[in-house]
Amino acid sequence: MNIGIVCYPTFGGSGVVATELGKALAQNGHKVHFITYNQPIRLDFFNENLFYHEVNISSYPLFQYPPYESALASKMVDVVKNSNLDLLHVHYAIPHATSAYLAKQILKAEGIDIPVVTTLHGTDITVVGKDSTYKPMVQFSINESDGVTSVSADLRRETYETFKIDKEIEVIPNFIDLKRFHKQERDHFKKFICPEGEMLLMHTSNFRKVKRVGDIIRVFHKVRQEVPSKLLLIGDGPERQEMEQLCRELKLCEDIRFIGKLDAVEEVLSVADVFLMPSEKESFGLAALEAMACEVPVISSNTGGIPELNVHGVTGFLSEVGDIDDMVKNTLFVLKPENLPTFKANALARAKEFDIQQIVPQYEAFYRTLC
Ligand code: GMT
Repeated sequence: MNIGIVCYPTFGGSGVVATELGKALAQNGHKVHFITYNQPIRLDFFNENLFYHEVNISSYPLFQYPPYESALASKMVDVVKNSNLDLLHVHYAIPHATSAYLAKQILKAEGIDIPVVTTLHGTDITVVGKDSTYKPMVQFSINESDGVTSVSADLRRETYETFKIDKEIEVIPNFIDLKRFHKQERDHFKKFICPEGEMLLMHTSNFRKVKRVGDIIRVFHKVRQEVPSKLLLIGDGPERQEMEQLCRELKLCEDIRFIGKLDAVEEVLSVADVFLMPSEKESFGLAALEAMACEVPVISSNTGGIPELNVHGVTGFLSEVGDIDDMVKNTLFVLKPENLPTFKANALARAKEFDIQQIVPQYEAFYRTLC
C-alpha cells in the first residue's frame, strides 16, 4: 500500500509511535510518506520505501497565526494525488484529523476517495481535546474519520465518555522495537552516575504539568533517606526550571541530574533500577514501556492506560495519583536485593507482549478493512 502518515515530528510520544510505525510498515514493503513540518526525530534512516514531505507555511503580514491546518490539508491533497496514496493515517487528532477531513473533501470534489485513519494518543482527548476551544472540532473530525484507533482501552472509554462518537474505536496498543530497546552494557556510565554503587531511579518525559515531576523529586527525597540512591531526569519542557528549584529547596542537587533531551534514551535506561511515572493522566505510557524493555520495573500512578501496561506487584506497582508515601513504600520494596531481579525479569517479559512485530500487523489488518 501507499500510506501517508501525519504526525508531530518532535520528541512527544505520538510522533515517536507514528514514526516507528511508518518505519516498520516500510520494512514490510509498503511505501510510506511522512507529511510533517519537520523531519520526524525518529526518522533516522531512509530506504526506497520511505518519503518525507515538508509542510511549508508561508507567512503574510496579515497572519498573526499562520494557518497550519490549511497548509497541511493542501500538502495532503498534493501528496495523495502525486504519490497515489491509498490511505492517510493521522496521529493525534488536533489538528491533524481536521486537516485530513478538509483534504478528503477537496479530493472528493476531484473524484478521489481517500480513507482517513485517526489514531487518538491521549492529551488530544483528555486534556486539549476536551477543552471547549477545540471540543466541537475534535468530535466532528473523529466522527468524519473512516477509521479510528486509540492506544489503550481506557482512552477509548474516555473518548466515548467525553464526546458524542458514532464510530467504533479500535484499540491498538503502542509497541516497542526490542531490537533497539534492550538492556545494554553501560557499566562505565553507571559507575560515573553512582560511584558508590547507589541505586539509580529514572524518569523521562516532556516535563509538562500532567507528568507530576515534582512527585518524582519528593519520592526520591524520601527513598534516599532509606537507600543510597541517585535520580536521573531525562527530557525537557515547561516544568523543568521549577523542578530544578525544588531540587535546590530540598537540597538534593548533589544526587539529581537533569540531562535534557536524549536521542539514545535506551542506553541510559539500561542502567536504571527503577522507572518513575507518577502522571496525572497517561493514555498509555510509552516511556514506561521503553524502560520495561530495558529491564526496568515501573513505579507509576494508577491512571489512564498505565494499568494496561504496568502489572501491579509483577512489573512494578501502581499508586493513586499524588500518593507519594505509597510510591516510596513500593520503590523501597522493589529495590530490595531479593526482589529487584524478579521485577526486572517480569518487566522485560511484559514488554515482549508489546513487541512491534505483533502490533504492526494489527494496523495493517485495520487498513485493509478500509481500502
Ligand atoms: O504527553 C506526552 O507525553 C505526549 C503525548 C503525545 O501525544 O505526544 O503522549 C501521549 O501519547 C503517547 C503515545 O501514544 C502515550 O504513550 C502517552 O501516554 C500520551 N500522554 C498522555 O496521555 C499524557
